[in-house]
Amino acid sequence: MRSALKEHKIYDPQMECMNRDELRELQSKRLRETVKLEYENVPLYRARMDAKGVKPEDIRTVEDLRLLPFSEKTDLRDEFPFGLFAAPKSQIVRIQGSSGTTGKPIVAGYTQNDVEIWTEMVARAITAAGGGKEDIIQVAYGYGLFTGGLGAHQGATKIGAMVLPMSSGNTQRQVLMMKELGVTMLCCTPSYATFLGETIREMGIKPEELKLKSGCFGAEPWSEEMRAKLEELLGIDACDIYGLTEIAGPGVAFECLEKKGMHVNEDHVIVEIIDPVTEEPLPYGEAGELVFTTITKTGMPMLRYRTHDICRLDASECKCGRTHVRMEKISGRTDDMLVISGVNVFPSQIESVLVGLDGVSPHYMLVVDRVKSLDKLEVQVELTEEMFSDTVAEVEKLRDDIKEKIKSVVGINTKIQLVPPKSIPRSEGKAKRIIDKRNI
Ligand code: DLL
Repeated sequence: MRSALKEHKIYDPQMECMNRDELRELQSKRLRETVKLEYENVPLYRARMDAKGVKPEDIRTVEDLRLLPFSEKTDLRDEFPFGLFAAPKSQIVRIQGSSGTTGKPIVAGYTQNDVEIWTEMVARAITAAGGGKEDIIQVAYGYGLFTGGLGAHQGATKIGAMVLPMSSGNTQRQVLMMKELGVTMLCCTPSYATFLGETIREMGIKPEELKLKSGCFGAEPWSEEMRAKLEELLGIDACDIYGLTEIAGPGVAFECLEKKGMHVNEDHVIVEIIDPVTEEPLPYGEAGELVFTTITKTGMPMLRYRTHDICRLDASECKCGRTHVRMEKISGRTDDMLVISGVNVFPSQIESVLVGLDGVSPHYMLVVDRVKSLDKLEVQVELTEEMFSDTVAEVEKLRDDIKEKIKSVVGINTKIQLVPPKSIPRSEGKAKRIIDKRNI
């Protein structure tokens, strides 16, 4: 079930619907300024450009981008905390950060200009998902160093909506506030939105009793099947929103109500797709690693930042009228791709099988192990209450079904472990879906 939002609202039509030739011009101009800023203020970029024999004057247009060196998360770790800042500390007004999955934190510094740009990117995203000043927006992303909470908060405030800064957690209270205040939009991770949806049902509240109409969900990969599930659970339009701390936070790209990919805010960033192995840029339409160059940030601008996120770009026209290129849903990360006996497996492929099935909940866990030198993948699938109380024959049929479907999508044999309802831990932020017991 979905609300019938149809009208395409655009926050900044001049920028978001700009003719592409003009956009290219604007990008080139902004790129020149950014490269100069980096070269003059950040020793790491200057050293890398010098090593490649590239001077700021060599970068004239977007086409020259490929002459520039890449940057990576390890650079942020090595230069922690302030080494990549291009502005003096006195001009930095905000620090945000992320711990990532591998321990050492990274931080990003924002000037006043950067906070404003970021705020505007999220304002565009919320507007594209149908938001406006008449809305009551519940922000259930975590507040703090993580960019989700404050990012969504700032964008929602910018459009003049009434903001409910719930942060994550305290799920029953979230539901009560949602109902009592007549919340119309929800911003949180898709996994937490699912959990909220289940809690709403458990509390005996019907989606019709709520005023929710849409949501901006991101910070983790989610499949089309998960979208359908969420829309049905909450009776909303569920739009994807993408971003990362290093580039700004949420809002780097966002879906409009067409839901056919996320418009990249191309007046603020230049997006490329590269082959992760050869590092060569790939044409639109081919899957590869997303790379961003910021062109308006002044605190910590980034040149050719390798995200490790895998997706495709789509330059076809969008019915909403925006001209900015769209990125498809992230299909995985180069680093969360599981290699099981030589076969590449992305959690999103397995999710797309599971979420479309009756009798299972949208919560799952992948457990990888190595037994006698052989990789084994166990997929823990949570049954719904109804299926859990079904006959053994039914449950066994479901297990065989899942195994076969995963085999046909991914190409490998898996062990399917059906687990009781609510036994897989729910997440309030980004879901953790892989346990890799192999020490590799
Ligand atoms: O997750 C920023 C964000 C907050 C985006 C709220 C959207 C909503 P980080 O913690 O730095 O920043 O993590 C960035 O999360 O490289 C992707 O791997 C993943 N990610 C973010 N959004 C999406 C999405 C925030 N919509 C990393 N789909 C990125 C898939 C996403 N993955």
